[in-house]
Order: sequence, then C-alpha cells, then structure tokens
Amino acid sequence: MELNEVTITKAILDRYFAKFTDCLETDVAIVGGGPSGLVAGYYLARAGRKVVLFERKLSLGGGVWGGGMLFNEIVVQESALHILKEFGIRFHKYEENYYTSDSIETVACLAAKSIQSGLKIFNCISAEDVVMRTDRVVGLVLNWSAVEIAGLHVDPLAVRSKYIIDATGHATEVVKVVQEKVPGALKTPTGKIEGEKSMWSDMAESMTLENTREVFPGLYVVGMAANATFGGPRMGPIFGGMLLSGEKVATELAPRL
Ligand code: 48F
Repeated sequence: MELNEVTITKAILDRYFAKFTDCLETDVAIVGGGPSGLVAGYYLARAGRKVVLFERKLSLGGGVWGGGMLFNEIVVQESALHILKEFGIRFHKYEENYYTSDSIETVACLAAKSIQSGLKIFNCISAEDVVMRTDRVVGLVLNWSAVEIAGLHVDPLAVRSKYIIDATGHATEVVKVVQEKVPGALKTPTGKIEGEKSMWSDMAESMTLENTREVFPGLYVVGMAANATFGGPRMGPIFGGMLLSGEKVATELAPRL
C-alpha cells in the first residue's frame, strides 16, 4: 500500500491535538524538564495525578547531559540511590557516599520512565507567564519556543492547573514572573527572590530539600529553582538533591490533590 503524505500529516495533527487537549486542565503543570521536573512528574503520575510538563528546548534533561564541564558523568550520593534504582539507571560506587552514573543514560531513563508512568511532556513550549486569580496562581501562559526565540509578536495560549511547579533551574522563570507582577508577595524572607549563592555542595544539597516548597499560593519550587528562590548555594554536578527535591514535591503535593 502506498504511503500517503496527507495521512502521515493528519495522524500527527490528530494525535497531538488529542494529547494537548487532554492537558488543558490538570492537577499539576511543571515548567522545565530537567532532573527535578522529570522526577516530580514521574512520582505524581505514578500516584495517579494528572500531570503535564512543558520544556522550552527540543530535548529534556536540562543540565544533566554535560555532567561536569562536559565530562558526561554525574555524581549522586547514597541518600538518592533509591531514585536511580527506581528509574533503572545503573551506577558505580566511586567511594563511600559517592556514586557516578552516565549522564546520557540518566536523561534517557528519567525521560522514558516518567513518560511511561503517565507524565505528559510537551517540548519546544515555553511558559512566559502565569494565569492568576485573586492571590493564587491557577495556570500557565504558553507559547512556542520558536516564537519566543524569533521574537515574533504572537499571542500565547493558556492552560489551567491546580498547582504549578517551577522546575526551570537557575533561571526561576515562573517565580520571576510572579515577583514582577505581585511585588513582595513571595513566601521568602524578603518577599522577593533571594538569589542563588556561590558553590557549597554539601550545604546546597541539604538546602535544596528544605527549599522545595510552596513559594506563592499554587506555585511550588523544585531543584535549582528552589535554591535560587530561597537563597541557597549552588552544588555543581552532584545530582542527588535534584532527584530528592522532585520526589519531595510529589510527596507533598499528591495528598493535596
Ligand atoms: O536546569 P535544569 O537541569 O534544572 P534542575 O532540574 O536541575 C539543575 C541541574 O541541572 C544543575 C545543577 C545541579 O547540579 O545545578 O543545573 O533544577 O533544567 C531546567 C529546564 O527548564 C527549562 C530549561 O530549558 C531546562 O531544560 N526551562 C527554563 N525556563 C523555561 C523552561 C520556561 N520558561 N518554559 C519551559 N521550560
């Protein structure tokens, strides 16, 4: 049977729009497909919650791919090994409490397992704003990343969600929008983004967990975005804190839904 180009096109359009339409109203919408966002999405989906993730780039994985300074291995400490095991990511013991895994295998397994657990992922879409009601974030304002990159004047579309997770890493893009539009309202000591501090791996890893919480009604921060929002230090290419942060936000949010 001859393959029909129009059928190929229609199959993609029909399936995409069905998938997207199903995600217009969700329990949780995650911005950013780095390690913390993917792990959060996995555990929420596994708990039966309806969860969608939007990633600006073509590829998922955020800062994992390049390991440290393009040496494509990452370090994970003992306390997060159960998450590597959960995702089927192989690891090697380097010395007591220092384990390594291949950064490419890490991304591949995080992406595959989270999608297969029910997380819906849309790549090449950027969150540019939030949908707001009186003192509460209730959704995301989205546009194609291509539109954003080209600087085209195109109006966005919006989705609604009971909770939003900012998993945008160092950039804290969603929190920044809320800070600009509702000045002084963040649940941080100053009411503003505290800003990420210089590297202190041990302190940063524990603070990432402490900082994983609600920063504005309806809006949680996770991963590096949590440290940047609450003034924690950076940790470098050790990823246990990112994985544990994703697990923590899912554990906290799932019962609230
Ligand atoms: O930066 P990223 O990997 O965040 P993370 O999960 O992990 C941080 C570590 O990679 C590393 C570190 C730990 O050792 O310090 O940096 O906290 O992933 C963030 C993702 O969010 C996407 C971005 O492309 C990246 O893949 N992103 C950022 N802003 C937006 C966005 C946006 N406005 N809309 C959609 N995606």
